[in-house]
Amino acid sequence: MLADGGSMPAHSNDSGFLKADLVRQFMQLLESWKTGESISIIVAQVDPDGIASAHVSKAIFESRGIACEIYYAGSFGHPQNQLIYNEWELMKTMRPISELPEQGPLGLVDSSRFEDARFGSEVRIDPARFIFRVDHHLDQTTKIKDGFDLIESCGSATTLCTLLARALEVPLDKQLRTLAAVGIHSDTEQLTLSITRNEDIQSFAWLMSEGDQEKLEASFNFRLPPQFADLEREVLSTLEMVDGVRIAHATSLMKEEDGDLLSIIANRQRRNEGAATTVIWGVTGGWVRASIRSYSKELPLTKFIEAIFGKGKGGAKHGSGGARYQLAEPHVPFPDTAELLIKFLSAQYKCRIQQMRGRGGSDRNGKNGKSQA
Ligand SMILES: [Mn+2]
Repeated sequence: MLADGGSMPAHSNDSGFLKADLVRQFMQLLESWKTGESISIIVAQVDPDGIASAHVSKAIFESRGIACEIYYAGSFGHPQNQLIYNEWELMKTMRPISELPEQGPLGLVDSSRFEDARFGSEVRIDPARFIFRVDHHLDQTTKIKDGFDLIESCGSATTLCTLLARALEVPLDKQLRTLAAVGIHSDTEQLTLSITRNEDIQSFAWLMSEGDQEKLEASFNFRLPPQFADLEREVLSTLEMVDGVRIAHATSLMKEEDGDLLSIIANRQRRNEGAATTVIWGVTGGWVRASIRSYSKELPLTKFIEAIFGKGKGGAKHGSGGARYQLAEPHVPFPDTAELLIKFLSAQYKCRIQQMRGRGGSDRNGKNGKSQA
């Protein structure tokens, strides 16, 4: 917390998330900034915490006269993200990652991975360009040598960005404070998840002391689009149990922006007794999308997701995860071949679950050949 009226803002907070050393290091980074050079901040996955942490970071850089643009991977298909996009006019501040400049320093928020399948195969990013990272996922990853790297386990990346903004006494206006509060509330499920730390609660309270309460409420009262009910019915018609895992998928090719609706279906399935883990997936254009939920305490969820969808293709935290990867170009389906591809993938993922659970007898080199597809 800030010392009242103190001239040295680099005061560490209670739990030491943001050590004075780290703040000093960040100030040095800002002071040594090349005049005229801008920073591009990447959001690997569009969600309220990613959006909010990027915007708080942008405010921090801009407060020091450094131009900052935000680039996002994925899309604004989830109705809550759409609402935030319209309410905060994000068309003015966020651009698709395909427009990322080929040079210049980069920042990454709400993700730790410099190489991330979610960026898409057309986007090649040299990891050495990253000089700023703030995340609350404890993925095994290489550290940034020259730059600012803040990774702490807590409820949201926005909390860490808010602590940084406060330490540097960066003013956050009412709109931005409310956006940040939405980010924290969303990632912590209204500050209820067990990963919620005192810093999340304190930051939320500080933000909303000058936030827009009505807008906060509206941000969580989003409506589901008309196509949702049909999609949910279609997906649930395929629901089956594979070695204790509930798995279901969209049987037809989905629109890119509807891919985010899978997470809502997964959320609605997560409480079911009888299978601790649920996998909901679909194909949107050239991408496979999946949402995974689990209340199992034993299952290493990121490993499980990678075992089904491939290494580096997805991840999870605290029982909630996703996968997103691009199909190789020759496999991108036509309307006429989508059904076959989806059937193949369905059989494939089931085999991979069985294999992971140690029950798949088949060998992909055909040695045993007793495929269970
Ligand atoms: Mn997050």
